[in-house]
Amino acid sequence: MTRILVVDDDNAIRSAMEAYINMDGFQTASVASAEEAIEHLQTFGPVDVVITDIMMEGMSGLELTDYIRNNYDTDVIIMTGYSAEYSYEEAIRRGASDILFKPARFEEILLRLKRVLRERKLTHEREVMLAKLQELSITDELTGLYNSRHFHARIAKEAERFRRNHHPLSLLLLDIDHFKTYNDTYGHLEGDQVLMRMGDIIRNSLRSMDSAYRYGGEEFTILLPETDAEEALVVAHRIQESLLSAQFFPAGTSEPVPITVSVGITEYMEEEAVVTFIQRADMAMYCSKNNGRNQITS
Ligand code: GH3
Ligand code: MG
Ligand code: MG
Ligand code: MG
Repeated sequence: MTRILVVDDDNAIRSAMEAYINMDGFQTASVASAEEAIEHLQTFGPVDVVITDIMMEGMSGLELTDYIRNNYDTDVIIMTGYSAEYSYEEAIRRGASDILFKPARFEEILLRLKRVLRERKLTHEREVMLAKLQELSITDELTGLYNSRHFHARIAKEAERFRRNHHPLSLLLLDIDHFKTYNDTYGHLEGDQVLMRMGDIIRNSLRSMDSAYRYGGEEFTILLPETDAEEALVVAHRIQESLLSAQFFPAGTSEPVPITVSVGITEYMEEEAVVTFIQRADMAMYCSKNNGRNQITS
């Protein structure tokens, strides 16, 4: 239902407009002043379009436009009896979507209103689409974690933040052990199932500030702001324990197949390049591999 609010101190205009616009799919209300309009919005919630007169006792239609544009996602159409050009410019500059010069024919009012509503719908669709694209561009499809592109963006930001506040920043790098063997034995699709569940396990082990990424094929990274290596170790242990209790039953097996990870943990160091930071986590992870896998090295 499209909600419209008409604001005019002229009773006749107001009720005629309300009656005319109150058609199928439109829910129209009207008030006699800007103050009442604000009260109406606060009481009954936002509307899609406010059609307001400019010249009114008390708060003007332009001031009302400011208020609405600052507080609501509502389009404003201004009505004015003054056809001086500055009115138009002033109204648009203040964020009005259109302007009507009185006396306006109802057919024109309706056409302009419908055009504003059409643009409004397109704008919303565009916003939703952009948000979806934005989300897609940073998400790993298989695991639902962030992807490596977003990892590189975020780690650069976190390193920058470190330079300002010197709060500890930890990085965890996990690599699934002998994953090639798993794939070769049970098939790539079963391998994908493991990666998906790995995503769940990691997600469930994070605290609100942490962010997790699928860094490569079977490698994951976790960024832990405000966290030193010792606290990061707790997160790594939590993941290790969840993996231990998670049971992986690839098709055709009666016994669960254990999945383990090798983990490297490191803390960001003053002045270092981000690549150095990542390389150190990688080296720590390889230590875990060399020490027999299913290990955590920090
Ligand atoms: P290591 O313990 O040394 O890490 O052994 P590994 O077998 O895990 O290591 P390696 O790097 O030799 O192999 C990684 C394997 O991960 C190879 C590849 O088939 C698998 N892999 C990478 N991406 C995917 C994916 O998206 N899906 C599946 N199913 N497997 C993947
Ligand atoms: Mg008036
Ligand atoms: Mg690997
Ligand atoms: Mg591996």
